[in-house]
Amino acid sequence: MSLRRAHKLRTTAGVLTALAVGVLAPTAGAPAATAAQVVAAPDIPVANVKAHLAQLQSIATANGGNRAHGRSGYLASVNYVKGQLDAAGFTTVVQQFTYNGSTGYNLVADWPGGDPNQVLMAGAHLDSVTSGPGINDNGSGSAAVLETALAVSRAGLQPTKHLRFGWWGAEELGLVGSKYYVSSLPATERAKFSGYLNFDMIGSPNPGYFVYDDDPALEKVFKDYFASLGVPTEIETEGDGRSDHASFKNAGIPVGGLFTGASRLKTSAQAQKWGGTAGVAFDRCYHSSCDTASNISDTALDRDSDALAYAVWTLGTEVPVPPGPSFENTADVTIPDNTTVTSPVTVSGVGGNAPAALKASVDIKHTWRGDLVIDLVAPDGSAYRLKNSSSSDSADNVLATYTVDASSETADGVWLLRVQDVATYDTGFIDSWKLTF
Ligand code: DTR
Ligand code: ZN
Ligand code: ZN
Ligand code: CA
Repeated sequence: MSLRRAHKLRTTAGVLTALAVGVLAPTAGAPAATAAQVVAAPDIPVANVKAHLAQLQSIATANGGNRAHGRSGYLASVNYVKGQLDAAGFTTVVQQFTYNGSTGYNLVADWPGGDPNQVLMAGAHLDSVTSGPGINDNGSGSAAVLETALAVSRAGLQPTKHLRFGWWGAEELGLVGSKYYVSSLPATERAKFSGYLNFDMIGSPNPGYFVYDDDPALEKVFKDYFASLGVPTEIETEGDGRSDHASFKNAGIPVGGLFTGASRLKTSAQAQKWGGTAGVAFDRCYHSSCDTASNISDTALDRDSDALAYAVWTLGTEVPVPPGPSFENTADVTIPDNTTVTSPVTVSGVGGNAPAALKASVDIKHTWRGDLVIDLVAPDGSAYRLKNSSSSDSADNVLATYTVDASSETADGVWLLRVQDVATYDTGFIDSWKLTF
């Protein structure tokens, strides 16, 4: 499915009909029919985001200096965010779970309306470590997601997708809250997600501008926004599996997000393009008591909050292009150790070339997916790398949808999924795979 903005204004008998997002009241003298106008994403006032951070700081100060899982400061943080959302017209749910003998809480807020079969979610973990108030990690992401949700309410946005916002518990203990949320979703509900956007540390005092590269379409939305600011970005490489987006990605949901850096040191090249100090950590107070309300770059927080809103408005209001024809092979193909196997799909009746956003959905059962290298092979033998091996990725199974620019390939013919097991021990099988044009 290609992401494109389909704000088409058509005139029929002098009436403007909008497919676009919000609709403004006709201006004086305009035709009586609704005057449609694309409503761009609003600027998120960084002062509002910082006001939420001040609240979270006060909460930590009043509750032993932190907002960690199982501590009073965390539940107080949940209640603060929930109160803001309830007052703004959201439908909120507090989901409880138990970890390390303590009760944890996820907060999920739904904005009424939009296609229930196309859920776009933005989230952030709300817990801190025990050593400090966790204002950058991750008050920053929590406050930006909150203020974006409040901006949706202020705008009375009527998105095409169903907007959902989440604040996760116990991320610092191993993505516990988000894993619990995703695993509690029935498969039918998981299938409705068009994407999950994660924001964990987006106000680092010596900031970098990193964009998650897990899903090309979601990555592009953020890169487009920063390009409009003239701010260069880099691919986020520190975090694979290290924040809540991993819980969604492991369930086959497209993910994206932003990050301004943690304990790694800013290089001279990065300082050249972003400013700040080379040889110093992006956040010197990472997981420390000094991660307080003064441990924030207002510029980074402002830019990432505005990018968050831009992504929610852009992705949330686009008119999804219905998927083209799909072709599937459900035959199981065993993947023995240190062996290469292929599974064919014969495409016919499509004609012309394949699209620039050809979707390859893969379902492989395997006991150590880091063993696997996966390629899509076009009818002419051209190979497109979908997944590389990784000695550290010991998780089970590959359930993912990859987007491939196959526009130089003829669509009709025999396509192959080629799977190489490149490490000893652990085997599996291709359960099924599908091409969607
Ligand atoms: N694990 C996060 C901090 C973190 C480290 N690398 C990344 C990359 C992307 C997002 C977050 C992070 C935490 O301590 O909460
Ligand atoms: Zn974090
Ligand atoms: Zn952390
Ligand atoms: Ca193996």
